[in-house]
Amino acid sequence: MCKMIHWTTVKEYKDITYKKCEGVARIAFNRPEVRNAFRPQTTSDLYDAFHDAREDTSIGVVLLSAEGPSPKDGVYSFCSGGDQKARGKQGYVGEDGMHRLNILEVQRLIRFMPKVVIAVVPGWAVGGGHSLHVICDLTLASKEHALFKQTDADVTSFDGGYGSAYLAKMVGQKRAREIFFLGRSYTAQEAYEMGMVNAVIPHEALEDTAYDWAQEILAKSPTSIKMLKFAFNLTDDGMVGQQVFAGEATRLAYMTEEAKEGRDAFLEKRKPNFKHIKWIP
Ligand code: S0N
Repeated sequence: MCKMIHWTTVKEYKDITYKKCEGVARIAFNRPEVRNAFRPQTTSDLYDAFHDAREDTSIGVVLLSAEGPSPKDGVYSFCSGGDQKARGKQGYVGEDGMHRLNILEVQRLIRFMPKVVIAVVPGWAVGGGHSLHVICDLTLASKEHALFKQTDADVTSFDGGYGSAYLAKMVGQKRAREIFFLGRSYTAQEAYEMGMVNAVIPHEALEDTAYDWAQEILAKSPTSIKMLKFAFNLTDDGMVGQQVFAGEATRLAYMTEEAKEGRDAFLEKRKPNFKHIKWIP
């Protein structure tokens, strides 16, 4: 168990914190006074940080966590979804006056990044915040404080994509429909029993445990982890899933002798000679 984690702040943001340590990136919501609701500023901060983690070849695992508790009442939260105060007629309104639903772009970045993303849930995971934990590869939840709830049908701001359909793959159709149609709160233990949480962790040990899980993953072969993530995604992601998986297969093919021959033949303006390449069964 690693107990001394020396996080280095990567960049200062308005609505999130972003740190790195030994192959692990930690991106955390930082609006605990509104249960870490996201506004366009938050989603743009998240997108920027996730993009950086995606591009950084020293990073293999990203923890999506949250700062807290709330300075107002001491309540912990992961994320309470779209900020209802920033909600306009066509989406969430940022400082530029534009209506956006750019949390979906963050969802896609998490889904398609060739690294493992772990949701670290210290408290409320609600609405679009619930959807974010669903889309992460793994979820670890605070035994004492994590609560899972879908309010989408209360506020007419619903995730008909991964947040619901992919959730149903995880917990089953009946359970997923119950979660969305009744909008009840579920503890970490109940969420674990349903199959949408990987482990229930004592609150004080949550962050350290997430870091330890990350280090365990980092000891594995990066190509295997990447290909497995895309293989797990493939059947649910249709042609895009095939495109992402196939792109990585092409990259592996580039590393073969025949790829070198194909490229060189073109550049040397001659016919490629693959005669010496074996048709491996
Ligand atoms: C989280 C809840 C259950 C916590 O209840 P609790 O502990 O009683 O706290 P409150 O007193 O209610 O809240 C404390 C303070 O925090 C503010 N606040 C909480 N949540 C939000 C929020 N989402 N937006 C703005 N403010 C929030 C409270 O107002 C309060 O502030 P003060 O002290 O000043 O009064 C409870 O708070 C709750 O139910 N919150 C609302 C949850 C919700 O309905 N979220 C939106 C659900 N929908 C989405 O998120 C969809 C978003 C989306 O972008 C999307 C759209 C299309 C497709 C996909 C998606 C996607 O999901 O990504």
